[in-house]
Amino acid sequence: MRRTLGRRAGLAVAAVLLLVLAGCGGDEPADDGAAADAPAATDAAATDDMAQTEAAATDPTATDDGATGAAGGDYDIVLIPGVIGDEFYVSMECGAREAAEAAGATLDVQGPDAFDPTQQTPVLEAVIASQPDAILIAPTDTTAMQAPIQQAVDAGITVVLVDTTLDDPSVAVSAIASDNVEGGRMAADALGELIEGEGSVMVINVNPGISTTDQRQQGFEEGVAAYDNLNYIGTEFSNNEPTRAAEIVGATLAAEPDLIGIFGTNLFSAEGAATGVRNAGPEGEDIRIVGFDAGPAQVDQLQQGQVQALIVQKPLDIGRQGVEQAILALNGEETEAEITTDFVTATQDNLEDPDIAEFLYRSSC
Ligand code: T6T
Repeated sequence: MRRTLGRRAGLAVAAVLLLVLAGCGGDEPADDGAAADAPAATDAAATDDMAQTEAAATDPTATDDGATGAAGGDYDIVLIPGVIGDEFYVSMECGAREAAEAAGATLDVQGPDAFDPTQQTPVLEAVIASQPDAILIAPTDTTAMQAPIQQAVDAGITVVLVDTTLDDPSVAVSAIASDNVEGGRMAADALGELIEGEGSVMVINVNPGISTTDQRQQGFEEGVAAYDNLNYIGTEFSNNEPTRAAEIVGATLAAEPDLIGIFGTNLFSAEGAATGVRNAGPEGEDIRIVGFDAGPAQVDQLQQGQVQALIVQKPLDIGRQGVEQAILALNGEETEAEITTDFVTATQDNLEDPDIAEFLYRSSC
């Protein structure tokens, strides 16, 4: 309340100052634009819509509905992550919040409790009903989320895809993601080096139909194919559950005692893989793990030597750029259809380097 009164008083003072300055304008003509604007600012200061008032008083490009040129006006933007509580998406939210705040837009976050299109769809429908200006969404399935996202577009809402994408991403004004095929190749190289290019390796993935993790698997498969003495024994799916990933490791080790390397394609699969290897005791002690992502528990595992390398994405950048693209579109400006972000590889040795540490994921903003 105090803040509102302060703003209102500040605007009234600013308006009076503008009038006084216009009055003592020296060489300036008496009908100068500043003088003409001042009464409008004063009038607007008397209305209840303080956000709009502030925009009109401080931004010469402000329009009647409060939209503010290159800035974010009072746009309402909603971020719908693939799942709530995943530190990759929390970090993305932090980047999105920074960009929204810088532009004067509001950002709300609503997401499903599991990485599952049947749970994400009703969340999206409720968000559409609330009629935000823009939605940033990480679709949990390339096909199943196509029609629900089309509904948002049909309702006049600007859509930006962040992280994951769709079979037809052209419904969105922009799609921002890591180069996931390249990330999978980087994982293959890191693992190949750790095991000196020899032995049996496997992938623990999330579920088929997720663009990001499908592409990481593809990149990994392409990468291991370059090693003559690597035996790729295939991919199993964790359903994004660390306990399932741990069980997969136990069962695979029982059937394939030569297993020497594992690639976990996302935060939960990689974290669970490390737990599975730890649970295997001496039988698992030669196994090397390369994971995707860098949640706090994964960083702990790296520090403790349970995981040897992490391919770290830049979710803050994805969130930040997602909001920027949404605002460009809302302001009628050109957007970039596709934006690709890169990675860093974290190991026990470089974890403390500022160039690596700055990209480790956050559990709150
Ligand atoms: O790896 C990220 C994200 O890129 C992927 O699409 C789903 O899993 C994560 O959110 C990590 O859990």
